[in-house]
Amino acid sequence: MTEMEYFKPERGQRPGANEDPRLDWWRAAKFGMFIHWGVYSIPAGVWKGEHIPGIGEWIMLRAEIPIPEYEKLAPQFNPVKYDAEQIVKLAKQAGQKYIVLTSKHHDGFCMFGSEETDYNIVDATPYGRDILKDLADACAREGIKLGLYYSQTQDWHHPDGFGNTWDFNESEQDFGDYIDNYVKPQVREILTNYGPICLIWFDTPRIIERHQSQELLNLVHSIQPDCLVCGRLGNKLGDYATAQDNAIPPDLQAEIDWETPATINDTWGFKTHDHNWKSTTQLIQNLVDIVSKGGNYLLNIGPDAQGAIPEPSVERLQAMGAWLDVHGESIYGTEPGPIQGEADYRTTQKGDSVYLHVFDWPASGRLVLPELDVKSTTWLDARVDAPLSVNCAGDSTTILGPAAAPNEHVTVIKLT
Ligand code: JFZ
Repeated sequence: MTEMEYFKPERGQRPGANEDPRLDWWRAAKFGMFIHWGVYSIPAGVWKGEHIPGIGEWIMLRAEIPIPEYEKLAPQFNPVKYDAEQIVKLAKQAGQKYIVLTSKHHDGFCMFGSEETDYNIVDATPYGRDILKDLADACAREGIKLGLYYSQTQDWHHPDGFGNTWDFNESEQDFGDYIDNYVKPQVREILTNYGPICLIWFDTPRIIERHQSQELLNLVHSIQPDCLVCGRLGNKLGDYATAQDNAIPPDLQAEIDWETPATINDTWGFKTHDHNWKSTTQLIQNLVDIVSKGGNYLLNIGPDAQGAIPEPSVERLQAMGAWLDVHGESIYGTEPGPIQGEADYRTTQKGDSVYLHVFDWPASGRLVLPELDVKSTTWLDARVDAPLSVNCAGDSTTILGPAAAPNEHVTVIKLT
């Protein structure tokens, strides 16, 4: 899959090629919460009365907003509804085992108290609190791992960062100086001041050179050896591969560790007018699909300018958590199952149990699978009391259940 190739690190292989125990927790976790939050949540997709197309956190580039104008957002940023504890509890309720917050996105605004620039939430806003510190403390209290997104190449505010062609002339920029004297000190800050960081999510490695990627990887591991680094560090370095946004590989990716970063609507950063929320069923089927192919699902929330989480996100995450409360055994700590490539169901496995996830329940109640040596079948949801039987004959295995789907989202049958 090309985009997987794009971010596929040389390492990050499955056991055998690279039995890196540092990824064991990540492989078992399967499901994380992405948080895209910054001053872009103030315009929220609208600039001078015009709806700006595209993802909300890119509004500065899409509208080519000059730095002096965009900087005026910071003194307006006062997210009094931000509640780190509530966010972490939502992640736990949803069944998300780790959180990844945007510490600095492409617009260059730092959502943490940095000594390298005053262009940060502590020094440049009336709010004046280090929201990353509050989140790190809440994660520690609630036992959830914390990771950080950091845009190491694109920085539309810094004179030597990449991507701002409307305020700067690239030929006059010194990207090497940006990496050495701004990025490296900030990476050191976020890995020193906020406790254990489970992963750094670098992004869009547009012009970064191999030695620069390597130096950043070495820096991360010199400060926190167990901190994972995603494949968007660039130059095929990093611990695991990252697919294109919202992209799910069409087939099993057995030889690498990989994830799909995804949105619940169509934007990462909050947009007032983006109401295209995926259904809970679609989100659960995406999770199952990804896990059945060996990946992790990093699903995003975009808090608004007040720090509140859009209610449609909350509802869907809580519904995903309710499904996982009953069916989590078929997701967490599993490996891809023996049956792959079927349209209406997916399989995962753990020990001698295979979990059959049925997406589109047949009205006949009859599921014909390729040959499997099945000793017994049970509904994973013990509340289901519908009839269930299995018949292994020749080269197929037939499961017979009720006409109506036992679960409104995804029905799971445990085969032993
Ligand atoms: C990047 C960011 O630009 C975006 O704002 C968001 O943070 C997302 C999670 O990551 O977007 C990308 C990066 C790479 C691809 C697509 C979108 N890609 O490789 O196709």
